[in-house]
Amino acid sequence: MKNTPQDFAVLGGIPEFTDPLTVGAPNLPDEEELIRRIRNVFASGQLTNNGPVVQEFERRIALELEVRNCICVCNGTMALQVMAAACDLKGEVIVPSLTFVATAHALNWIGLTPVFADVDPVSHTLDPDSVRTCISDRTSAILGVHLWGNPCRLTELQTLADEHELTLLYDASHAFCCRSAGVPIGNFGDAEAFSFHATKVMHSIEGGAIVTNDDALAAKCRLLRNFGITGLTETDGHGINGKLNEVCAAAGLASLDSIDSVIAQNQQNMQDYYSTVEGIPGFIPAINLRDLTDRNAHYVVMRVDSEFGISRDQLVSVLRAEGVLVRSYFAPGCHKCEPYVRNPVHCPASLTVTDNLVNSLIQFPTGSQISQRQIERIGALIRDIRRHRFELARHLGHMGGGNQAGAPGPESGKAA
Ligand code: T4K
Repeated sequence: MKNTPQDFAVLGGIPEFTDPLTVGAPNLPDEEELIRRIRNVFASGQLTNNGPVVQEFERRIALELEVRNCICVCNGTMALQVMAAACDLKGEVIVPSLTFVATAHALNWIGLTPVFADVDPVSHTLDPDSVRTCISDRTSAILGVHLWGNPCRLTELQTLADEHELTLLYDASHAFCCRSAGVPIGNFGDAEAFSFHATKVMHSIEGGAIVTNDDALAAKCRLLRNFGITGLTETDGHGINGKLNEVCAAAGLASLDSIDSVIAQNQQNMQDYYSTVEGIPGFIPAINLRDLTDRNAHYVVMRVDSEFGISRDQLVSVLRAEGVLVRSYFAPGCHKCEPYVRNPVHCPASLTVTDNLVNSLIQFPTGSQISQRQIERIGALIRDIRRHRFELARHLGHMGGGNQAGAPGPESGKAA
């Protein structure tokens, strides 16, 4: 318990956690199983280029997501790029600004113009009304992001896409094993892209996939990910090296083996967090527990509003100093990041909700690294912070506003 402001590590006290808890700590698969799978890869002599392990990984993902086609690639960014290229997108693509910058960068890198629309304040996913205001004769697609595993407003976006004859794609990087009305994410729009980065709920260390029920689109993605090669020497148009290798696919299979228990643990953690912080003024869980069974609960997201008494950034500083390495994803929003901030073409709409959320959201450590007791200690810490909010705000103000980069403690150099 922190009895005085000086007991807080940010002001020189002893950190609550000497072994820091991180957002994004990988869920490690069973080590023996992983080693066995990797040994088999080496014994086979096939290390990459659409080998049997990648093919098995693709089959297992397609089965899990109840989708016709899965095409694995080397990361989630590549999945977005191959998916966009396979759809022959041109000009502008409407995306949320409240997302990891890779969503926008993936498009920008292949010559498309990301145009940022606002999100709805409950699901944090694209607001169809805002999307509508961004559509122009240069628009070729809408790319929604199922942020924190919350499904986008699927029916409304589909209607909008149909009305304007636009391609509809999704960045499903956060939504592996999430469902909407019983249907797994992966089955919506023309195609969806996943990231299997080490920090994701199911991971292949690095990796990603495009999933689609459109067989022709799937065939095109397969071609594009392998240089567009159609025969021994022939190519059919352009392509890139987007392949996933066999060792990463083996890690992915081992991770997939434990997905049910990882998600069950995440869901329990989410409930534990919600109980422990219940009733703290200005500290509000951002994901609706009603939908928990349809969510992977991989991101524990809270909203800090003015009633809490210190700012979100100050809270991040205090908690990180205590060894709770919370994040402020996805501040400041893509529209405020280089290179987009310089060019108004990316930002025709008002992004009021996004601007509010990027200043108030905070993500907490979860996954198999954390216990119920540790979550309770984090809850108690937040109550202590709230109790000492005036003194902390005063001290942090004197220290230069208490922005996150200024906080002592592990990883203190990282801004978010
Ligand atoms: N679309 C969306 C919506 C995404 O969220 C992402 C990726 C993408 C597209 C692109 O997919 P990829 O091309 O990455 O497959 C991390 C991840 O690198 C990134 O994959 C992820 N989103 C993003 C949300 O988070 P950073 O810059 O926050 O990573 P970093 O190095 O700060 O790591 C996060 C935390 O995890 C740290 O606290 C340390 C911990 N960690 C990380 C790694 C890699 C570990 O404990 N062990 C590890 O091996 O981006």
